[in-house]
Amino acid sequence: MDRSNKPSAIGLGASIPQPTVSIKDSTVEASLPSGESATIHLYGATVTSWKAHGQEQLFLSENAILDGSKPIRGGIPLVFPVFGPPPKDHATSTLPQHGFARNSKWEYLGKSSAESADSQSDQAVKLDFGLSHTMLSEEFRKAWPYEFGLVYSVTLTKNSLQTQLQVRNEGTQNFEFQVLMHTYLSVADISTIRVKNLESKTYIDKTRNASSHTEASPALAITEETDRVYQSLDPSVPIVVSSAADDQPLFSITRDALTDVVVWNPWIEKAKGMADFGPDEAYKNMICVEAGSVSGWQTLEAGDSWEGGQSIKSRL
Ligand code: TA6
Repeated sequence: MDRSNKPSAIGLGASIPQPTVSIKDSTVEASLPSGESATIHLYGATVTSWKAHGQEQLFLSENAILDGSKPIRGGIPLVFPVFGPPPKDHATSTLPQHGFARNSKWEYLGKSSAESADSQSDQAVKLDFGLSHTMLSEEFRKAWPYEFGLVYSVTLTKNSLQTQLQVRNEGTQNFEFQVLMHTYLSVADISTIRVKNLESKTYIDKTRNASSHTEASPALAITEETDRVYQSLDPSVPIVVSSAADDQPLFSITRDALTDVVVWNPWIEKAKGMADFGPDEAYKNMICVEAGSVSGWQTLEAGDSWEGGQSIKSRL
């Protein structure tokens, strides 16, 4: 065959823009050709930015400490192996509030193929981060002497941000854990949003001595300090943050194996009381909707593993 006239094969793969991943200091940033991006600090494997539709979707305090000296105030801090102040009579009792995952240095394990349904196209990138017992500080290892491995995956797609945690028990003793993804969502004005699909659900109200209540509202307005643990929700039913004016969904959060959802806003006084929360008025620009398994304890037997996660869609 005379190949002189045959057009040279065009490396199609080379012509289609690809997702990019860059590592700078202690952060990893992923970007999609369509403009979405995510930034993850190795400290706590904390997602500190998720940009979509041309704007930042997560709240990050202007006073957030990013040097590893304390958990990052904003983005998606990871809570493990205990949620809240640890119980006195428990293996986690001497850990700090919300455990050690969010205030330990993780390692970047690399980019892997994205598996979720809407990430089949190239318009998706999955970043993996690891933390194991050998990487913990002496203080944390003494406080919680179990052999474990965590792999935290952050998947950026054109339409969503997904965070998934795998917990492995690499030792010979069973251990109990709680887990929660402490997501700070950015909103223009807290008075203009509602939180939906909580109606008739049981919640523990931490602003009322952890008393138990049933949610009466189909669209929860945030008008004061709010700190509620909604329990035993169907993880496939999205929690929706919507605009009060036109009921347009701003965020939709579905979960996998995480049946509790915490709704938190510190409001005026608590916001002022947190040195790393700024500016004071910023309580108006955030709502925490936190997917977790925190009402009881997951028991992980020696050699077993557990997985759970969330998928957040924005401006649907
Ligand atoms: O998720 C809600 C909550 O447990 C609140 O009670 C409040 O303590 C918030 O977490 C922030 O906790 P932190 O330890 O990050 O200041």
